[in-house]
Amino acid sequence: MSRVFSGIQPTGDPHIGNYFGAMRNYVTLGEQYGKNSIYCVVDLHAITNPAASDPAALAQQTLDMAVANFAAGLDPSKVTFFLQSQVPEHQELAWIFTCITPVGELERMTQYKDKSAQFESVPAGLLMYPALMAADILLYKADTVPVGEDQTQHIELTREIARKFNHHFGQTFDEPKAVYNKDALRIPGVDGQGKMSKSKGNTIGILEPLDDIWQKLRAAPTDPARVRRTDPGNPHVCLIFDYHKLFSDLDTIQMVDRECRTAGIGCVDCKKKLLEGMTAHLTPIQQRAEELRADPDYVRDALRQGTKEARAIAGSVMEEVREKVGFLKL
Ligand code: AQP
Repeated sequence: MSRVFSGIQPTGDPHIGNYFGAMRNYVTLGEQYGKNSIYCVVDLHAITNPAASDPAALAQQTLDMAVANFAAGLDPSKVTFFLQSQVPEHQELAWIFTCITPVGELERMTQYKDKSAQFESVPAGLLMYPALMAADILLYKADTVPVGEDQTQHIELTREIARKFNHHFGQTFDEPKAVYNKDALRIPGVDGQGKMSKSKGNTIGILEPLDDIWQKLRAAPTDPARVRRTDPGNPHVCLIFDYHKLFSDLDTIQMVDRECRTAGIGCVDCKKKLLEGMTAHLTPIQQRAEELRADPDYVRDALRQGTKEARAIAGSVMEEVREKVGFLKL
């Protein structure tokens, strides 16, 4: 049985990196796989950085993340969409995986190295994050995992964990594969300082008011060699051009490419053109989100139903796992 799984952290409003890197693939794969496409808001992952997680905000952000995904095109009656913490089997399988994963494997994860550097005393959950992620995926025996490129190493480790489990306890899990949107592998942050990421505060939110988006675009860096309006620019070192490739039509992309190189268009006008594309793209999503926010019962009911569907699969896979590991069944 072929299945898709992916998760998204409720650590803030979803941004255009999440949207193009992952959420759009959720929708496309959802149309192909139906209920066998399984998505969840990974609230257990969201608390692995306690310094950044805010208990008062987490529940609301979790609900908002569901709203954003539904507004972006996921139909919860056609796919399986739920909250990670509502399915305790994730934690149970994560523990078993923790027991077969060497600490050294976890310590060499780039995300762990980056994040742990911010702590004097590193929370153990930050180290165990990839074991929980492996459990998220393998609990549904998913073979297809739509993610951004930043998750490549974690998917590789998931494959390794599946091999280890099979070796110790007998063939149980197939090795899942990551699926990327090749046009949005790693969307840069609006500060020009690497990957757009909720935790870095360098995002353009898909539900953010367009006036706020404009303020961010206005301040965004462009080709540093283009000092004066009359200097020709290089679109391929400009994040505004990266964003055009996501939001603008082909004619506009070709126009800004050509006119930037010849200084026919200035950076401000180029940014205004980008805002037009963003407005056309994001307005329907924002309107749909408004409608969903006005109907919280619909969102909560959808999540309850998704939890039931997820638990049905998770329960039977865990039964098999418990037996293979040798836990006594009474
Ligand atoms: N910039 C990005 N470009 C392409 N894909 C991205 N993803 C995240 N950022 C980009 C993909 O989105 C999915 C959800 O990831 P997440 O919730 O872990 O995203 P985040 O915005 O990176 O969240 P945080 O809370 O700020 O986490 P950290 O600090 O870990 O980056 C994933 O499939 C991800 O690949």
